[in-house]
Amino acid sequence: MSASLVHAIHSDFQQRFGYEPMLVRAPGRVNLIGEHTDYNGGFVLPAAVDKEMIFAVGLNGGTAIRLVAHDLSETFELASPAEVSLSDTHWANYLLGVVAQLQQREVEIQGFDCVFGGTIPIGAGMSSSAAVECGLAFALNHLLGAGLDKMELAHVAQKAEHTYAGVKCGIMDQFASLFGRDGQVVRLDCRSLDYAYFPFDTKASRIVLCNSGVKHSLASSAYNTRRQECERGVAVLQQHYPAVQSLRDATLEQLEAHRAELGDVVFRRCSYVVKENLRVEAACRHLEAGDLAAFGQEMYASHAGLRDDYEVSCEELDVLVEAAKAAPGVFGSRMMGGGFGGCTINLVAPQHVDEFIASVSAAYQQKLGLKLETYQTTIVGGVGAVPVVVTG
Ligand code: GAF
Repeated sequence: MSASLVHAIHSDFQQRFGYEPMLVRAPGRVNLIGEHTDYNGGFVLPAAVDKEMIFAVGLNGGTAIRLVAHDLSETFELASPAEVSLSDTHWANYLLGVVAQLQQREVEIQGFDCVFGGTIPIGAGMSSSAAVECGLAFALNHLLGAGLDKMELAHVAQKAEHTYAGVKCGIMDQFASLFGRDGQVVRLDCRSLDYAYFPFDTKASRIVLCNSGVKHSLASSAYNTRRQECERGVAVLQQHYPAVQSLRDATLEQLEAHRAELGDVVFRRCSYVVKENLRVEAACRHLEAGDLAAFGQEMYASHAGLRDDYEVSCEELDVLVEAAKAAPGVFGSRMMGGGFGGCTINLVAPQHVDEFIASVSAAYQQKLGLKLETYQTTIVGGVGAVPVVVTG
């Protein structure tokens, strides 16, 4: 955790509002494998990482809601919780969406102040939005004594994203931010919400993210379209196999048998999802066996599926994955998150990390003329309160 960031957010709050806030840290996430499976009732393997949002939040004793985006030096104010609705201020909507969701759950919102800022790169596919939602949900739950458990908070945050950010996301990002555990990845069954932690051995490999720097403006609409295509696939299969409630239940044989009826696009989207679920299960077995080479092969296959069948990759991400394949000490590489830009996630042998970064950066510059930003991430615990920093 960045002590200087905590200090900056804390002082900003005190200077503006003159009283002592609660401090909360909400991490971003990586996902080792299992992309676009969460909203299909499937499996994911994320972890919370050391890129984070820090919040200072306090009840102000009145009715006003005062929000401050520390990094942008922007403020947003409402006279009372009754005025909460979708706003024209993009960043405020992530917070207002959380308030609206708490209200829907009959939590009585009192006036509060919130200053937040962080180190999660925006649009890099590391879920800065989920961190923003989860951080405020956690703080308000605590300050208002609402008594929601972590899974309920994940649903509050997910619904905020649906209703106020317009992205019909699954539960992975909010779950990872809230349930992350130091040094461990977590396999989540997005249907039953059962989960299991797996130790991530940093002596054997490191997680390096390569940020393509591409932020696709159509990402949220394309994301929602993918979700609809999967739902269409389920609707077709259900006519033949009533037990299929989501793509989690479907098999490749069933898809093949109704290929013409599904149509080429829906067939490819659904095949990708069914295969990706199988890959997550295989990847977890490889992780338990300590077989990183086999794990990495699942990652490459995941990327190929996202590129060719799910069609959510882009040239920059493909170049980064190919460059990773050619670099020394790499177990696996693939695009991460919703797609159309953002980062690739790479598993790299610790002794080769520097060489890997140099090699992929050079290839990115040479092939596309672009400068690469990379992050060596550490797996950390999920959302939680942080002690107030005492300064001299
Ligand atoms: C985004 C969404 F928010 C997640 O729910 C998930 O679907 C992911 O894209 C793709 O796996 O991060």
